[in-house]
Amino acid sequence: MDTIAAISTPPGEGGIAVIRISGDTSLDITDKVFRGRLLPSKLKSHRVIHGEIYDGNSLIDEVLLTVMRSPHTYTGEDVIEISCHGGRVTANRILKTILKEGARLANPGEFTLRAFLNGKIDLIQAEAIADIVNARSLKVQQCALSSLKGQFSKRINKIKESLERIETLIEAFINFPEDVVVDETDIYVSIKDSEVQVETLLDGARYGRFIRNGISIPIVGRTNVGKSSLFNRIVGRERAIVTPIPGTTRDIIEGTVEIDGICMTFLDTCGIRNSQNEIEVEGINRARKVISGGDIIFLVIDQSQPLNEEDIAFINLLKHRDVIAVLNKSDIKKNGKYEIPFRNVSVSAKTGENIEKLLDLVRNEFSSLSRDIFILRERHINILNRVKQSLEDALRSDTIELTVYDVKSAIDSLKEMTGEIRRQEVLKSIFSQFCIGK
Ligand SMILES: Nc1nc2c(ncn2[C@@H]2O[C@H](COP(=O)(O)OP(=O)(O)OP(=O)(O)O)[C@@H](O)[C@H]2O)c(=O)[nH]1
Ligand SMILES: [Mg+2]
Repeated sequence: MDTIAAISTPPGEGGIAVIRISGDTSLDITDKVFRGRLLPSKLKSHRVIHGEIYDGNSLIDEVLLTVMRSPHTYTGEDVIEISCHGGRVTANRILKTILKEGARLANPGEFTLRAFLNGKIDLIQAEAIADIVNARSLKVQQCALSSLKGQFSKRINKIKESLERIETLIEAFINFPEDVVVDETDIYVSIKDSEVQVETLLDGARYGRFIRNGISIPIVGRTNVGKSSLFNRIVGRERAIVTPIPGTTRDIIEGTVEIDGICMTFLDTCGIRNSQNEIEVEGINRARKVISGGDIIFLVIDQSQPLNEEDIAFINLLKHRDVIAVLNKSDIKKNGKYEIPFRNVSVSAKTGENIEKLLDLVRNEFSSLSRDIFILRERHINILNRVKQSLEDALRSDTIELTVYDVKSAIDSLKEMTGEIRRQEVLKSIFSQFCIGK
């Protein structure tokens, strides 16, 4: 393959920048532009050398150059990394010189694409690399790292291998019915077992989605119950305006906090009520939208007052949602009985009483996130659903020939997942999402 090069560090000022080169002629190219005690091509693998990069006779920068020889490199090819001074000018000049000497500018994700094509990683691991780069919370980084280390691929391959055993067995039986004894119950049990494993992975997907995208928690309730006060208390900054005047909040304010490694975005909404005011009506419409996109909803109720019609309207609206009722203003006298069909906790946004307890309820919901939760992409979920369907069909087939046909299509889907079966359009869509230099 031709030699590619790119700046792997983000644009802007920084201590150092790294230019990465990969391909058959990486060493020849760097020999031409590097001056130091030794030529890069004379260096052993995984060694670093200090020297200078020149464009013809003009000095560009003083650098450290790392030589990594095929096959034990990221891409599987000869890879050179040049660490130069940070900032865009130096790195760009070095890159230009390298391109002039015969390298080609790498496409987004092309280094990782080569790692995949050269068998260094499978497709799931390549996706995990993108997830690590894009991780916005500790949990995402950890989950993606576990996929990169092959944990998710191992699970997929285990299911695939067990199905391949069934396939071989059935085919042997079809071809040599006199010589091969097949216990149909055994086959049924094995297929069923694979189906359960696929379902377990799909169940975990819900949590994986939370980990990856974070959790959205709209704070809703009628006007003046203390939504903005609660929001400020949790997000820890006086961001939302609090006043005793009902209808203070007109627009949605977002604040993100990382709790136990998961990004939680709280949204302060305006109280929904029948309003004639145009701005408020728009705010109310937005609040409804936010509610529909919420994962957990905080319904704030002012416990110093009896439930009124508006509170009840909220309770009815949220009946089928994952709601925590926040009985606010616990610092003043309770005034009424609350029969609320949701888990609830009594807090004071004013004094901070029980706010931790409220957050514990949210934490508990995610403490069941076991360590082997994987971040499933849409692609994975679609494929797993296809596998599940094929296995269900296999279990329902009337003839052994049909069973083996369905088992085979489940195997093919699993191979597509890891990239053992390659589809150009899939590769294109995965790698185009990478940044240049990765
Ligand atoms: N005593 C007491 N007062 C509170 C508490 N939380 C909020 N308040 C008061 O209740 C009033 C309304 O508070 P906000 O936080 O603006 O209420 P809101 O639900 O955001 O109101 P809108 O934006 O108008 O819908 C203010 O005067 C707050 O000081 C609390 O825990 N205890
Ligand atoms: Mg408010």
